Amino acid sequence: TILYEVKDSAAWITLNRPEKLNSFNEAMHSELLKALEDAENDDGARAIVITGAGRAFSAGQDLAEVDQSTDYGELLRSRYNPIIQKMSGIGKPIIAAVNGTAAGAGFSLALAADFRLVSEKANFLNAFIHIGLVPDSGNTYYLPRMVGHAKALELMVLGEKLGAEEAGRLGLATKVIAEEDWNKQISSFVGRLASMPTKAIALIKEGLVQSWGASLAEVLEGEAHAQNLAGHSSDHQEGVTAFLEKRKPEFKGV
Ligand code: LHQ
Repeated sequence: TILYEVKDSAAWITLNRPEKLNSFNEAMHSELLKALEDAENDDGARAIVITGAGRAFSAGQDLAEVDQSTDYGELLRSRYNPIIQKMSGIGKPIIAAVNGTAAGAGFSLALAADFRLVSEKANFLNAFIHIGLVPDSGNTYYLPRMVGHAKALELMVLGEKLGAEEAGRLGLATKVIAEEDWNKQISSFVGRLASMPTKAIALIKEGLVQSWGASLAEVLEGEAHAQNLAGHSSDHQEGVTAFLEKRKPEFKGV
């Protein structure tokens, strides 16, 4: 249900149940978590891409796999939440290459990535309300932080499709990509991130999450701590040396 490949210094994870619009069943939950762990632990992967096979990114939970006897809370705690937590904790940039519809928990998965490269044919749909459910898998955390409370509530309650262009205007999409440019633009963006100072990116991810709910004094202390760590990285040395030598830095991610 998941394809996994490391190439060009990045881990490429493909949700692979195209006939079911890459909706999540139990195997896909556990294989996705495993793929994320593999990518986290592989020094050869300095960026992680998540995309979907076929015409969708992901339609969220496979609704044929749940029924009235399913404990939805437990399903979330045991299967979705560990994926969302893992994505936040991985010290490498995660790029959702949103090739098509991202609905329900598929939308949440895209939100939990650090960047969203969005095909012009793609759209986002908080589908939960249409089946009498509430947004889950971090949707309620990330969406208002990205688009503001009013827009988040509108998307959650009205459940209307959000097109790629509007996602771009709202800042949800890092880039909106034309179909003919898809592969080239994704590879080039991923390549760019994989050649950046990965340790600093890890510290930025961590610091941003911690800043929510922290005081100014706590944030200032967090920055000082993180800067000291970044300041002892080889990539920082290389960055300064390259600057003084007026050349492009070659970062190694250490
Ligand atoms: C599907 C699905 C699907 C199964 C398309 N499941 N088959 C957490 C905890 C506990 C419980 C519940 O959920 C959660 C988290 C969640 O994610 S809840 C939200 C679940 N997702 C949805 O409600 C979205 C349902 N899907 C749709 O609204 C549409 O399929 C979208 C808008 C995604 C795409 O529409 P179309 O492009 O018109 O495609 P389609 O509807 O014709 O779908 C194609 C096939 O995929 C079709 O099967 P078929 O055998 O007729 O070809 C669908 O039944 C199947 N499919 N989503 N989530």
